[in-house]
Amino acid sequence: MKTLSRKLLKFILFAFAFLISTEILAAPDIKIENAWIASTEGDDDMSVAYMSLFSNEDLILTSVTSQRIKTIEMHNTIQEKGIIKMRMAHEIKIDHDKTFEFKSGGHHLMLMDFKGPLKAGQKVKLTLHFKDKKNQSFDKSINAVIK
Ligand SMILES: [Cu+2]
Repeated sequence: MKTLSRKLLKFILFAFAFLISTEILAAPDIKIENAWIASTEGDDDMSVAYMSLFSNEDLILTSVTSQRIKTIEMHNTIQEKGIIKMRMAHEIKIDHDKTFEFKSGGHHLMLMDFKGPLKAGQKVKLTLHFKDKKNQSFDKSINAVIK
């Protein structure tokens, strides 16, 4: 009887520790939708990607990478003295419960240094790198459709 209860206690402690650890490691709930890339022709080695992001907690998007695309920069479009310019963003704040959009005329992803055309209908895997308030980093990969 005594050994049984000790085993039971061990099990309860283990289950409890497991619950705590999954709570701490739980990744935020991020939804990435409508991810797409503009198709290219011939030797073009520049394109743009758009998508919308939604997170249940505040996050910082630190970079986007892909095996297919050598360089991906996060850009913002700004107007300065009537001239439209693109600025590189080193990180982008994603506010919780608010849709953030990479869209034409606003924030966008600039795709550079890739080989061969990005053909309509194909998909490119993009990995988004985030960090949260506690400075913990994590990734989320998606397939962007070339249009
Ligand atoms: Cu740009």
